[in-house]
Order: sequence, then C-alpha cells, then structure tokens
Amino acid sequence: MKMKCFVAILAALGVLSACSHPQASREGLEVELQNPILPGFHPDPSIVAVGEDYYLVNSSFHYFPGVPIYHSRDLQNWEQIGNVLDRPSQLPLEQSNASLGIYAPTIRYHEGTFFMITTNVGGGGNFLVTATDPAGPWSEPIWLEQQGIDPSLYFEDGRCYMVSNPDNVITLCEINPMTGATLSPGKPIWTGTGSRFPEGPHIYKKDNWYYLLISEGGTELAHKLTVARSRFIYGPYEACPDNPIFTHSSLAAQNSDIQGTGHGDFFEDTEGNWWVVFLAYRRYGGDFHHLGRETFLAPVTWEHGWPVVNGGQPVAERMIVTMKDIPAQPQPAHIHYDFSVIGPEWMHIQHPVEENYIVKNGVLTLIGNGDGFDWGSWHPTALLRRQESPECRFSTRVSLQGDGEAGLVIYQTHNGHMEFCVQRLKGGAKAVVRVRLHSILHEQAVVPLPTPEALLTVESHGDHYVFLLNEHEITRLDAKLLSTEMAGGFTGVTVGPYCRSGKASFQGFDYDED
Ligand code: 6LW
Repeated sequence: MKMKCFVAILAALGVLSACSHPQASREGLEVELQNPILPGFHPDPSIVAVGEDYYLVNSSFHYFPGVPIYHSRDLQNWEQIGNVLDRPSQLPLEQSNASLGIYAPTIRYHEGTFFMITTNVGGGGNFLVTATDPAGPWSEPIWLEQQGIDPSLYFEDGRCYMVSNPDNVITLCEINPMTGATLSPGKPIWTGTGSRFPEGPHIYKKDNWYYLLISEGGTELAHKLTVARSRFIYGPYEACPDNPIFTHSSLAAQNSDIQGTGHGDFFEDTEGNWWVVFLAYRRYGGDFHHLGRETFLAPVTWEHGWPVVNGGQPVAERMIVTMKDIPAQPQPAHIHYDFSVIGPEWMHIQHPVEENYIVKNGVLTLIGNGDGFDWGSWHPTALLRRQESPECRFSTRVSLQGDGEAGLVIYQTHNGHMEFCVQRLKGGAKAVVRVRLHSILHEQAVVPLPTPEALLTVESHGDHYVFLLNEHEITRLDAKLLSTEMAGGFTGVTVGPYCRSGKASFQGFDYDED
C-alpha cells in the first residue's frame, strides 16, 4: 500500500506537466488519481471533511447492516470503519428489496456531532441519526416529516435546514435535528432545468452565495449535475448558465465506458481545493453494467461564481489531478477470510436470523431456512460482500452435513442471481450451477459428486463468470444476465457463501482481485 506511483513522481517532478489537467492555480502536486475511488456497489456518495479526515457514506437498499461508512486521509484509499445502521431498530426492512430500503444518505458534521440523514423507502421515510464517533454507535432514528427522497442538511447560525424533493420539487424547511420537529413550512426552491427526477439536493455556501447542487435525468444514461444559486437560502435561485455542469450524456463523453454520472456532493479539502464525489457506472458490451453504481472523485474549480467539474472535461479511470500529497496507489485485494471476525464489509439480505450463523475455530457453519434469493425468500442464510473488481476470483470449500443445498451465490436482485452449489436433496450428491433471470430458472451445469463436498471457485473475467469445481472448469455464464439493465434494482453484485437448506460448513472464503 505504501508504494508510490511512478507516474505521480514524474508528475511531481513536472515531467508530466504537459498532460491535460485541471486548473494550474490549484495548490499542490499533480498526481495520478484512480477512479472509481470506491469500486463496486457504492452508489449515492456523500462526504464530509473534518480536519484532515474524510468520511464517506453510500446507500444500501435492502442490505443489513446499512449505510457503509468509509474513512480516508488521501481521498484515494478508503477503509470501511463501520455501518451507520447496524441494529434492526434503526433499519426496518420488512419485504424490502433492491429497489427499496435505504436510498441516498447525506453525512454532515456540526459542532462535534456527525449527522447522517436518509430515506428508508417503504420503511418509514426520512430520518436522521447522530454520532460523536463516525465509527459508531449511531443513535436511534429521529423520524422527519418532510417527504421526498435524498434529504440533506445544511447548518448555519444555529439553524438546521433540511432539503429533499417531495413531488419532484426541491423543498427546504428548518428542522430541529435533535427531535425531528419541523420548524418552518416546506418552501419549494427549485425544480431543476426541466429533466426528469430532480433529486439529490445539497446546499453549500461560498462567497455569500448559497449554491444548490442537484441531479437530474435519472440514474441511467441521462444522469447529470445541475446547480443554482441565491443570495438567500430560501431563494430565489437562479440556474447556472452552463447547466448541466457535469454529465457524460454529452457528445464529448459518448464513447466513454464511464456513464450515468450524477448524484454528487461537493467538499473542500484542507488546502482550499474543491472536489465532487459522485456516482457513475462502468459499462461494457453495449450498455451493460453489473458491479453497480460506483463512487468517483473529480476536482471542482470556480469560474465567474459557478462551479466547474473537472475543467469541463469528461472524467477517466486514471486522471492527473492536484493534491497535497502523493496518495499510495490502491492495491488489488487478496483476502482470506477465516470468519473469526465478521468485518463490516459483510452484509445480509434483510435482517439475518442470527442462530443460523455459527463460527467456530475458523469454520463458518450456515443453517438454511428454506429461503434462497427469489421473491418471497426474505431472509436467506447468506454472507455477502461487494464484488469490487471486474477481474477477480472467489472460492470456498463447502461441506454439507446431511441433505440440503449450500455454496456460493452471485446476487444482483431477486430477479437476477447465480448459484454455484453442492446439493443433496433426494438421491446422490451433485454440484449445480444455476441462474435466475426473472421467470427463467436455468440449470447450466450439473455434475455428480461422490460426497456432498467440494472446492467451489468462481472467476470473474469482466463480462463473464467461469465456474470451477475442484479447480476444473465446468461452465461459464455471461455476466450481462446479472446486469442492472436485465435484473433491475439500484444495487450491484455481491458474492459469498450461503446455505438454502440443511446445514453446511465452509472452510474459509478467498477473495482475490487481479
Ligand atoms: C437515489 C437517487 C438516485 O435516491 O438514485 O442516482 C436513487 N440517484 O438520488 C437510488 O439510489
């Protein structure tokens, strides 16, 4: 992790100064930034800078625990320090799915307290939680009256303002953030520039202007950032003449594999440089993506009183940007889990049935309750982590105790998932590779086994998965079957061990990126 990037050193020495890069007036060194800064299922980012520390949160939909929170000091390397919503009492998820549950969160810091505000769609609406330590514990939910999704907070002069988008209108009210009481009626302040879904509002103040940043166009190809400003927080707001200030639905970015750019949050670093975190997805094979909407970073400059993202240019996976220090280059993950510690990256679909998860001497034992990953199966026994690289492999050694089904799942939504499992139901043991796509349930490979145990390995090669049984390839499946375009939802692929029925032990889980 400590290896400095050769390109960054060249950049620091000025060797790359002829490269295209944002404003030369920005303070610091020219370094190479690798995007996405949080790859895989990390949508709807929101960030807060507290001194030298940055904290970032993402939406989590029907997963438990919810709202992962990350910490960084260099904006490039992020460590998950917890999950904001880690108790069922904070996160009602009954009958939730990959299009419901926790939508876009906002994180803010005010006078020693961290605030995270979000919407539980289908589970009670808007609420906020507070903490003095961003790693937790966070408070019980404080429920809020104003409707709409994507609530955000803005603090000034002892007042706390909440902004969200009821009925597709960005609406502002004052609240008491400790009780949730509404202190002023909701005032409509902007409807955006006319694209669908004005959402993701955030308010900032700079040079005596209130800036209202929003997203429009929907979270697919037409996604964009637009901005308006006013001298008064309640408006009137005037739209930026250069809206949209950022989109890849432009002529300049039409051939980029990075698409769906939007849902951003501005922040200022300790050197006074401005940045935006935003979501985008990386497409392949036309317009497909299955790793989810990911978190990207780009510089922001100010021209004539308006923000300019990345010098008005499309973003790339590798960009020369100006930073205070040269960040360590993120390294591919090589992780062996023995499950002695279940880290914050592990999630469940809805609330887990705790007694179905047993960890002893580095062996994970899962007990199935009949639930799989189809509609109506709300509490599958499964431990899932994000697939964060298009090129990776993951494996486990599974052993069924008696009859049942257990193995690895690659899960996108209830409409799209793949299982690679060992089964013994009636008759002999077998290994099965199966794919669900809406009403189609297809067994792609069935291989008899002498005993109900096997080493199961899945390799991901960008646009397809390869399934290896005891290290021998048995079949392949097209990853497009799990794409958001086919399987729907707001999430991204997660992978891990599961047990649908019976009882199974897992000797570790390896996750390796290329
Ligand atoms: C989120 C909205 C959006 O609440 O998608 O892309 C919704 N933006 O702002 C779900 O992630």
